[in-house]
Amino acid sequence: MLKGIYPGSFDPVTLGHLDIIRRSSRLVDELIVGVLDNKAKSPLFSVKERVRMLKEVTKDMPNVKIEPFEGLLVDFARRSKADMVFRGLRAITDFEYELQMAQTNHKLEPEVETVFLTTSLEYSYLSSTTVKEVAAFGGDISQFVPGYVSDCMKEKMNLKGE
Ligand code: COD
Repeated sequence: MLKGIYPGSFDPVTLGHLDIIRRSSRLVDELIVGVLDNKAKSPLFSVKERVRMLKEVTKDMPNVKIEPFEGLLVDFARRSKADMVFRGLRAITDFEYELQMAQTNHKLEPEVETVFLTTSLEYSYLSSTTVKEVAAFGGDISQFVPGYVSDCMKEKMNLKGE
């Protein structure tokens, strides 16, 4: 049985992430989407909220599981008995960081391979950071994130504004 992990911050999950989830889930028997719980950072959404959004938007994908993780990705991969880690590449700007991360992870755990999927053209510009910026200034994010996430963003922005 082939198992993959797609790790990330997903703060929040975008249509670009969802495209990588769908495509990588077709390459393995089980895909675990690993949501980083980084206590040192203060994301817009808590890890619980990010997991809930991911569960909602992947509910039509039976071989996809959503799990939070802390600490090193390679330890999570080892615990999950994963064969590979999927990452998405949007542009050359992603490459340097992704290469460094893949090589560090390979040194730490040679059994786990990193597999890169290139972004679909229509999502190549999309990032969680720009989605948050557009939402913060009241812009329409419905073309960037699934409807459920758009609603969660609106709720979050209203709460922040209070
Ligand atoms: N199209 C295609 N791919 C995309 C798009 C898009 N529009 N948007 C994002 N992606 C890809 C990203 O390139 C990335 O591969 C993935 O989706 C997740 O993106 P993010 O931004 O949500 O997540 P990151 O990059 O912040 O995740 C980083 C990790 C959490 C994986 C990393 O920090 C980590 O593993 N941390 C644990 C500690 C550790 O092990 N460190 C050592 C590694 S060197």
